[in-house]
Parts: sequence; structure tokens; C-alpha cells
Amino acid sequence: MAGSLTAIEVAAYERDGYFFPRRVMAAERAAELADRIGDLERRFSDRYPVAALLRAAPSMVVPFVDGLMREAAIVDAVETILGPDVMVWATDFFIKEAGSPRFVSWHQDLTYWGLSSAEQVTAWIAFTPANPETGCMRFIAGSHAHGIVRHEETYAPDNILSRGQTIAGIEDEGAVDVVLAPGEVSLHHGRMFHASGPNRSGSRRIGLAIRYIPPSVRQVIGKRDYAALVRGEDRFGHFDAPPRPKADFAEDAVAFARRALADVESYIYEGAKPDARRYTDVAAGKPA
Ligand SMILES: O=C(O)CCC(=O)C(=O)O
Repeated sequence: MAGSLTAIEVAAYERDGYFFPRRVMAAERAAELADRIGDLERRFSDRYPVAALLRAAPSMVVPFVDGLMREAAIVDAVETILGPDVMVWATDFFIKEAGSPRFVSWHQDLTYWGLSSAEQVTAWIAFTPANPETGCMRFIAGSHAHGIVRHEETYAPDNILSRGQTIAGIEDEGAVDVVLAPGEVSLHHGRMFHASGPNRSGSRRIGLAIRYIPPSVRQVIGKRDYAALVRGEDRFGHFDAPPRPKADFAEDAVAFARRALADVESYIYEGAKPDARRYTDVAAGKPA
């Protein structure tokens, strides 16, 4: 398949826990999608908690995100790692405004997700330049070989992560900057130690994280969880399929996303301080 990783690229992913860069769309299209995000914010923010929905469940409410997570250029690459059956468990936009101090502390994605297996790959697509100035991700090569390590819950105000969860003692000097041009993607393993710094540039940094799993994975903490089959077959039935959105922020799609996020919140924030619950306002229908 056109987008598959080569054997050498798969070996690099297995050794390092990440692979980048890979072009999945033209720079012009990425710029156009970045503009569409701004357009959605302008059109719908008076009615809906747009920032929170883009952060927590964009593929449930925006058709172009639902389409993008199914595109062969991305799924072919993921299939080489996860196998022929591929689901999307979640999508999240990470948007850092120009000059924003907001950052992401060192963490492992799978820490709080309640998934039964470490077979999970994130594809992070750059809609705008991702580099040290704009606050690109940073990876520690080979760190996916650890189990889930202890995370301290700091609740630091500028930390984009809801609990401010942090792996202590990571030496930044050893980290790899995940520099991506618009339209390029990075792939990372669910146990990868990763972080990102503030956006010191004069423009917005926009990335879309797509969380892929094979259908054999189960939710082991929550009662109900959601994932969309994007390739092959689901022979397990562990997840409910979210309906595909037909129009931007359509009322029924927003209502479904709110219900799904309330279900997810019931387990993902177990033990967290109440104000860490980033889905609460979405579920309750308050503006973000
Ligand atoms: O976009 C960022 O700065 C961080 C993204 C991240 O932590 C992730 O995709 O897992």
C-alpha cells in the first residue's frame, strides 16, 4: 500500500517508539484546514463549547476530521504497525495560541486511558509548523520500552494536560524535537515519554492527534467506550461506534459527543480533582 512504512521504518519505530516525518498531505491543504478551524471557532462559539469539543472529540462533530482519520495516507502507515484491523479511539486538537505559555509536561499517553494493551499509536498531524519555537512535541527515544511509570499530578495552570501529570526527572537535553512542516505527521507509541513547550512564535500552532488501536484492545476501567473502525474488521465488539458527523457541529452530533464524553469522563478522571475534568463543561452544555 502506498502509505505503508518500509521494514526499515518499522524497525526504527519499534526501536525508538516513534517515526517521523512523513508527508500525508500537501502544505497548502494543511494551511486550508488550519483556516477551517478558525472558521469553525467563529461560526459556532456562540452556540457550543467549540474549543472543548475540538480538544476532546473533533471527529464526532466535524466531518473533515472524521474523513482525515480514515485517509489511506495515514491509515496505511498505522496498519504496518498495528495490523490489518484499525480503529480510532479518540481524536484531539492541540492548539497553542501565538505567544502562549501553555505547555505539555512529560507524560505517557496510556496512563489514564483504561486500555487493556499498549498496542496504541498516535498519528499527530501538523496543520501549521511544529518546531522548538512554536512548541513542538519532544520525545525520549526508546522510552516506550518502560512500563507506565509514576506520574505526579501537579495541576500546573499552564499545563494543557488536565491533571498536569508529570514524569519527574526527565533530562531535556536527551530529547528529540519532533519538527514537522504543515502536512507532515509523526507516529508515537502509547508509552512514549513526550512533552511540548510554550509557543514563543507569533502564530498559532495547530496539531491533530489521532489515537489508533486494534479492535482487540478493551476498555478495562470504564463501562462504556467508543471507537470507530477505519480499516479491516472488528471481530471483538469491545467498543460502541460513534455516528459519523454529517455537517459541522450539527445539533445531533454535538448531543452525541456530549453524552459520549460524559461516559468517558466517568472513568478517565477517576481520582482527579473536580476542576481537572475537562469534559464536564462539554457534557453539561456550558461554554468552554
Ligand atoms: O501537541 C502537543 O503539544 C502535545 C501532544 C500530545 O501530548 C499527544 O499527542 O499525545
